[in-house]
Amino acid sequence: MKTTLKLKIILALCHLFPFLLFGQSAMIHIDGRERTSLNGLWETIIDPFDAGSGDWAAYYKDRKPLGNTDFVESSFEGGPQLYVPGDFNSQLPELYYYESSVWYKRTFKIQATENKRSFIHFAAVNYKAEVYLNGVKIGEHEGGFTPFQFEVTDHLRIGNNNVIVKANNQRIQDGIPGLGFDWFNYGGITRDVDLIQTPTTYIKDYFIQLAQQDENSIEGYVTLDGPKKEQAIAINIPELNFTYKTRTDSSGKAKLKIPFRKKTLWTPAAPKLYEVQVSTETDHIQEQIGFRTIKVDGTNILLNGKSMFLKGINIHEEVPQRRSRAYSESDYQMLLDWAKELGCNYVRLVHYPHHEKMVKMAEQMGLMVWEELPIYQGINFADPGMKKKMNLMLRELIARDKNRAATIIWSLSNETYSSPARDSSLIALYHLAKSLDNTRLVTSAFNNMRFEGNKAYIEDEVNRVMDIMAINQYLGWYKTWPDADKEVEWISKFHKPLIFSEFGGEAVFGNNIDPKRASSWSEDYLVDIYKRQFNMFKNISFLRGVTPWLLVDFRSPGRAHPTYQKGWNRKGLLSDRGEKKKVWYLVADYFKNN
Ligand code: GCB
Repeated sequence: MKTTLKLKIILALCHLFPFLLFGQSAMIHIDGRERTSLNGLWETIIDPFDAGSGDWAAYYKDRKPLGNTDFVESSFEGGPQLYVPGDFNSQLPELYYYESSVWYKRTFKIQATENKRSFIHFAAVNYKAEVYLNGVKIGEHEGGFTPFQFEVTDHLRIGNNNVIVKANNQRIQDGIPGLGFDWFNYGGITRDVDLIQTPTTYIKDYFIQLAQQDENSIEGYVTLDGPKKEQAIAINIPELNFTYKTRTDSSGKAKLKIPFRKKTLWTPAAPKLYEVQVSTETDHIQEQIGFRTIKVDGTNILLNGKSMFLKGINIHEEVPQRRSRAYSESDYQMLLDWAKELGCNYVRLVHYPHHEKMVKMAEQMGLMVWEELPIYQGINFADPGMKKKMNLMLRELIARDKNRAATIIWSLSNETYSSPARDSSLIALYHLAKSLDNTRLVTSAFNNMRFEGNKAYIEDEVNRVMDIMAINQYLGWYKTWPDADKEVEWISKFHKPLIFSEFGGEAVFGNNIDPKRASSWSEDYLVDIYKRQFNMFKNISFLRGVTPWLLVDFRSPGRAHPTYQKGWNRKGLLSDRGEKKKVWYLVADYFKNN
């Protein structure tokens, strides 16, 4: 059967059975594409009882009363308008703690689109999305922090079209994350929406990074999507006068193994990026890409062959001053500027994939990045559907950011506890990550060390598989110091580098009430915790990085102390208004001197 015919049959089937479009993976680097932004004000219907999907309400049909006896009990017109991208919680007072569905509608115009394919691309919707175009369901997606797209070539009309999205942020037991997590559950179309047009056969994906075992070659692939799978392709890096030519095979794929000698490597001190152009007979795309190697050797982490110490800070994707999700370049700039000012060479973007723009900006600024999946604490690994969801999220994240030199670590999970299902899931995920991308390190953050007197033992067997051991420890806060005079000694079963991915405690900016008591949330109490932590670090020979918890106070509804917390986790080095607590200066000093 001819490929074009096959494509037509698939599209026709998708029309009849829209579920076939579930899980359609997104093209990469949409900044390099011809696109029309669908950001802006969308009309909405707030649907607390989740009624709009039913046949009677059918909000997706956007029905209007026809005759004198007809009526419709809903309407987008006249309803609240919400800004996209942006969470809905921060936009209307009645949505402050809202966890349910909001329906969004937006119309847009289309000119003739011959010889083009069209896609609606969502950078993220938290947590579940159903998407309808002109009254027809074109697909759905689960997972609040990764991109997805639907091909709409055959659904678009010349002239006006309307896209309706149901965004639901209800926490669910079998979700990722699950029911409980320590951050605010911002819902809605939280990231950009674009209508993207491509040639009939387009460059859907490419992986262009240095081979980790041989920094003098690029390894990777280019993947085409569309009927003309076999094509001549070229990769050019004009600044280096570099050209490489090859062909894609009958599946649309070209594997790359290219000698690549003269170049400047990406480092935090000099974050060199090159314009890399990928051209085929039918398409062209270009992107700024950097080149580096990252490896583990015994207890060392080597960037471009040199051992380094990771000086980082944990960051949530939130703008505390506005009490909302971060969604714009200026939001990301503010957060990353703070990290730079603190003296960081890396950032841990917790506890879910942040916007790819933030990762790109970190890369330009010379910050290495730890990216993380929302496999957080109470995940039910034994749930039969979990494996599929975890795999999909990992695939979506790696697909999106695998060309980022700055991203050196994929973190699979945070604070999970050993069980046969947990262990086998994380080990399988590790191998999946490595099979998709062998150009970065993989880890999982654990907090299950065993204390015996003033000794802390790292024993979680999953560490045997991970490249780096990552430990969250709250000595001085959740766990009192075992001994007043002796520092805790860390003992590991595994000969691997250790990162303290979290440590810290709470304090309210400007509060110096009773520095001897944790329960007073005083700044000096927190300073003492950090002083002891830094003292303890000196004696850990395999410590290769530290990441205080965290940059800035963040919203967490479970933090209910009426005087000091008021729904905020107060472990920031900065207050929710961006004021520097005393501990900020201590950390800045530590980073300067280590
Ligand atoms: C942790 C979690 C983090 C919490 C933090 C805390 O161990 O990884 O998500 O916010 O502790 O403040 O308790």
